[in-house]
Amino acid sequence: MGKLIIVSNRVGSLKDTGKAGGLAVALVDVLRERGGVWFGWSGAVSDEGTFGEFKIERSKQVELVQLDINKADYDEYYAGYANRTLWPILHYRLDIAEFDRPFEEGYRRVNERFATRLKPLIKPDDLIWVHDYHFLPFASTLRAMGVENRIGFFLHIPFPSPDIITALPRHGALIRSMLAYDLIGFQTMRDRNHFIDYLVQEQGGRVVDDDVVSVYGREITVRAFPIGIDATGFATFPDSPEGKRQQQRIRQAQRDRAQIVGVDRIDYTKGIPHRFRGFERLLEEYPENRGRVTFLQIAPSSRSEVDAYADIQRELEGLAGQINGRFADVDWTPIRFIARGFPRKALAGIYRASRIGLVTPLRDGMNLVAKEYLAAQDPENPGVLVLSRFAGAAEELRESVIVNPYSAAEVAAALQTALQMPLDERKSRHALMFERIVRNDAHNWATRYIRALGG
Ligand code: GDG
Repeated sequence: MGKLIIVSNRVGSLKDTGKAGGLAVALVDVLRERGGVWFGWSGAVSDEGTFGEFKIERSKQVELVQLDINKADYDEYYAGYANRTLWPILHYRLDIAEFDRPFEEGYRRVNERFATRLKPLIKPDDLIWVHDYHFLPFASTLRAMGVENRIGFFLHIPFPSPDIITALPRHGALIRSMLAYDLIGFQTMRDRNHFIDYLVQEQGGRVVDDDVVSVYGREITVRAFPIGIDATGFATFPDSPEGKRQQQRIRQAQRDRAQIVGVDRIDYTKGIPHRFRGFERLLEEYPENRGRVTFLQIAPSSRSEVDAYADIQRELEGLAGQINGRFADVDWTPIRFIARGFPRKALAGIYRASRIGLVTPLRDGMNLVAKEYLAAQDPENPGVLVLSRFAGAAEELRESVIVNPYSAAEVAAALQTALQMPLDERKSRHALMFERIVRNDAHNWATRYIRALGG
């Protein structure tokens, strides 16, 4: 059996610092099981990678191999094509995508350089698993260098319908380059179906078997693999010292008030301003909640070099100020907006102490916060998940209260339903969803994908 090679923009960590998400930990686990390499960008910007220097870290059959990228790569590949063009388009945001900037060349260049550096590490039986929108053409670059191994791809973010994808200049060449993969995985059936529709409508593809599409004389498997978290591990975090400390702090400050929690990287896809307006509507239309319910939004900043991201933080500060100004009382602040991150165990305690998890992205590949919120609940007295229909997680978490995140009235009504939900119903909904996220946890997800790739 050959080793497993994982390629992704950022690489996980070999030390369990408690900071890494469950996904990174699960991928290191599967690398340990069969031996492997995790290959990607170091996060640093310098000229060293351009001249072929690696950073290598090794432990127990696993190697992390990381390369720096240079300033032009950062601007064109990472902040440019990946995050200003592909990210918005794949999240249905044609209105803010940047179409005609000279980013594409940098994207192609970094894909090629990374493939060139990886090539000498590949042995004939190795399985190669490439992740996410940073590396759509990676396999085609490897194939051009003569690599014949099985190569799989998994897209962590949504894949929109052909109507939207076709707005991307040169979409034909880009998507055609993806056909060099043997297996292409998506988060949901919706995304998978959009991709197949695209192949059929735009590239002359033909569905030959359930999950197999024949296109340009190749047969590739296209399937949904909804991603999971380490649900049983996360479920123990609220009872860790850090988790308990946060629960205590919240209970002391809140007394018997119900807390609603939102946790997101600041990103325009997460629908955070819409969520603030939904909470405001709750206070307007169901005044019995004034003084009794608070909303805590945790939102560490991300990608602040892209204008669209810096703007949201200011918008949220303004909105929180307005809503608090309008409704607050001497002993009650309706919204607490915290623009920084917390350690994972602290987050788990915060989830446990919150009556409602409010997860309302406008579009999301999966959304792991929804699953973490469920995993952190006390099964004997669980809170309620209010979830956007546009999160990939809504395909699996059907017993949550599903909402249209664009409608403040609908979000307010869903919050009211969740606040009034009787214990029995909360327990039965939670039990069904918890069982499902344990069964399809991160480790299982990775194992199923690797098996489908031929491992
Ligand atoms: C992409 C896709 C897909 C957030 N705040 C803090 C913190 N977080 C952690 C959460 C969660 C992770 O970040 C966010 O994951 P999401 O899935 O919600 O969203 P993206 O970052 O956009 O991830 C998404 C995912 O890939 C996996 O395939 O589900 O759809 O967009 O784990 O807990 N972690 C800590 N402190 C924080 O303040 N420690």
